Amino acid sequence: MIKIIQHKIFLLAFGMVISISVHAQQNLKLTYNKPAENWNEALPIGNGRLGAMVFGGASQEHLQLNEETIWAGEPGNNVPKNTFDSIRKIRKLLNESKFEEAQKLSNTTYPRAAPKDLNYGMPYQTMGDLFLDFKGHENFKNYTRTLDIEKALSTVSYEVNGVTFKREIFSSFVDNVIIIKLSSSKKGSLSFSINASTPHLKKSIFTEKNQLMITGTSGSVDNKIGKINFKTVVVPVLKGGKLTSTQDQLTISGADEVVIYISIATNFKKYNDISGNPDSKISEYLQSALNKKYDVELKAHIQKYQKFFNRVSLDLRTTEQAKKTTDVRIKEFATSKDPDLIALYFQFGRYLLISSSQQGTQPANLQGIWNYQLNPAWDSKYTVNINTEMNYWPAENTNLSEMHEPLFDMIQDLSVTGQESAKEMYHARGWNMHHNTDLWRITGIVDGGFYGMWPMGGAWLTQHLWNHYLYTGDKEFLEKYYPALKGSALFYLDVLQQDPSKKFLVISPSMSPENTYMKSVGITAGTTMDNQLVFDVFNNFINASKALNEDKNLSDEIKSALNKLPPMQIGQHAQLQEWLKDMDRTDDKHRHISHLYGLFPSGQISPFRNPDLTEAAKNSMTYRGDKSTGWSMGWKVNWWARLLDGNRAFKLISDQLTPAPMETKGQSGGTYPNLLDAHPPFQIDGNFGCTSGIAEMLLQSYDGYLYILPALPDALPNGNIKGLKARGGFEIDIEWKNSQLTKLTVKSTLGGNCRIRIAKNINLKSKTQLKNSTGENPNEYYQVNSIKTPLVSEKAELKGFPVPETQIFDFNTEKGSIYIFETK
Ligand code: FUC
Repeated sequence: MIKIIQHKIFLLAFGMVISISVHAQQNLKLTYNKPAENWNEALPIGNGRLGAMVFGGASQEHLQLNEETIWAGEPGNNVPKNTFDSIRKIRKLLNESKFEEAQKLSNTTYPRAAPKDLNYGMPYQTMGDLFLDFKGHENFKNYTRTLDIEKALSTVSYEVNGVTFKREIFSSFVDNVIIIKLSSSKKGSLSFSINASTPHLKKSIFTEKNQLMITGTSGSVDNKIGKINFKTVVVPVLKGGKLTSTQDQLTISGADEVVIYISIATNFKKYNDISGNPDSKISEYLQSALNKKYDVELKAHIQKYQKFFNRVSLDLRTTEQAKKTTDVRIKEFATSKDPDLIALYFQFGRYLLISSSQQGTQPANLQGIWNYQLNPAWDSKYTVNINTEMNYWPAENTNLSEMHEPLFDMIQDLSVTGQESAKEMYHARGWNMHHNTDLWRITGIVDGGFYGMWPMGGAWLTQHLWNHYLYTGDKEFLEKYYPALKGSALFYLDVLQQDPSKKFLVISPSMSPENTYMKSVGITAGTTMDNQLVFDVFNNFINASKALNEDKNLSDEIKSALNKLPPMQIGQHAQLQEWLKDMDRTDDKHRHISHLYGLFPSGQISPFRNPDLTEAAKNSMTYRGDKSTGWSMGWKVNWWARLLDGNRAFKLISDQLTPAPMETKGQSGGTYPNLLDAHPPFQIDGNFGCTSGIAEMLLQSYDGYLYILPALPDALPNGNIKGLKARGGFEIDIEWKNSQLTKLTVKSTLGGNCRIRIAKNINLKSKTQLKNSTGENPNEYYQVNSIKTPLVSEKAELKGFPVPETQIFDFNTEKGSIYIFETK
């Protein structure tokens, strides 16, 4: 039973039903009036495991197909042996300020290309392609192609000689197969052939009992032999007409309707076990789908998808632009500021997460699950010095907590494989990893001693465990993953080194991801990001051990190390310092701004508690500039939201919604016609980062309170969002008009004190008692870990951060109750 408590001047009629299910106001479709000419125009469908890019050609339908476990290689880690002495020497060189020598030793110890007996991670690989060829459909009219992200369904429709042809394509959330339904307005008019291809070297394509089969084995790379065996079965089911087959092609003639089922499976079971049987998996998936009527299957698919998708709605108002095709809307965004395209982009991000990361699947990689190559950019693996984490930023706050689980499973695996790198490379307890991993959960150095010398991957990934706990309050979850949190804390406790100048405890060697402070030199000790990461790892452990009443002694030991970490520093240019020494350049435009990890996703910098640090962070952002790679701009939306500058966040969204260049390289990101993010090339993190940023503009929950509309841009004066999640298990609906909050609904799923911050000028009155906020928020999910007072350079000219005027109040919540606030 849900109790509704209303706080407002004009009470709603008692007993009025408050609908907490959301209803979409916008048209949640990507639409096009011509077939895709290239991959960046094709539309992604996926069920977490099986992905396809749908091209929608009239005379030729093309589905590029993926199965998430088709990766090159075989089980095994990539930890270099006998390099501990070099690590010690590098530390010594860094202590002696011999930076170039330290970098040189790192580069020779860990060469840029993988040594013969090692590997730098395996590429995620495409399965191949399916083609449906329709003779005589070259001249078509009235063409439309859509991706309905409210139903997770792609459609194609066109007319040839007065006959309308339709296709519906989806990757079933219910039965783990991809399904294409073909129909037409005239009986007996469906005639086409079905062919397939795959770029894999070891492959075979053949027909058997009126089914098309593709088998193959994944590639061999570095020291690993390709051992993923995959199989794809294509099964057409006809209403009317005839099905014939040749050696490698199926032909359908004169059918009224055809439903094609595509089942793909591999021998992959777990990162260290490839004893699975693709055949039995394939028939299991197929049987279940073939036993259902198509309509029943589609309905169940939509229902399962909507269970997640419908939890959040966003209405930013619709303009005439919404009538145009999606590619045109992107092209015209700079001038139209089409608010509904932002809402569509936000929901598309949620669609992509649901479609690429389901319970029991692999986490979303650099391209989610959509990749047409054998050797995609950066292997389409998991880069964890930003990209993988960014993929999961929208998981909790956009109410898709279950989609986060594949990442937790991967962290669990890494907390085992990472013990080898911790022990062998650093002689340390616990576990760690560097800046990349793959299907096989490698934890060693990747790409050599410049890019790879960053032992912090585990530190960042484990933040996701703690955050999930803060959002859900799930103690069982915390217990399950406590060993991973503890193992990470143990590793950093063991590797911390005393910095010779100020005697702080620092990580050495490491780097501020991918950036340099001298030509080609990035290796160093005590970067700001590392200090912030270790601060979070230690606090998470201390807080978790307290919540679970475990490891009191270790917790005390860690507290004492925590006190010796360096504080954040404001440098000579009034910037947040990236390195322990004040070496930042004001003309540095590097895409990574890692030291702002403390501002977002972490919450160590707050405008209200530390305005100086906030100002310094803002200065760092200003020096770096806006335009960059897709993911970098996605991060910047979140940062400007945390800097409470909605207009600048909106500017970054506009940069992200700039048509992407067709080149596949470079630092100039944007959005492809299919709404996917361009690094370039396509990289899915930018989609997720920007989705998270849009949520962050409307609601923030860190620093001890929920901040409602913290960064609303002038360009979005009216709208509403329903179903966002906040830490402490609160579920939030927000409505605003003329840039002001008009209604706030808080559903409490865990109970506890709710502390709200809103703009000062809003007149919120309440029937029940609101409390003044005094002291720290007693809600356990809103504890703030206090940071050290920052060190400020004498040369830094701080002007003062314009902290907005706000009001803040508390009220008690009961688990399951809803609280409504309205303004006059
Ligand atoms: C990091 C970034 C690159 C790219 C790669 C996958 O190394 O610096 O821009 O996103 O990951």
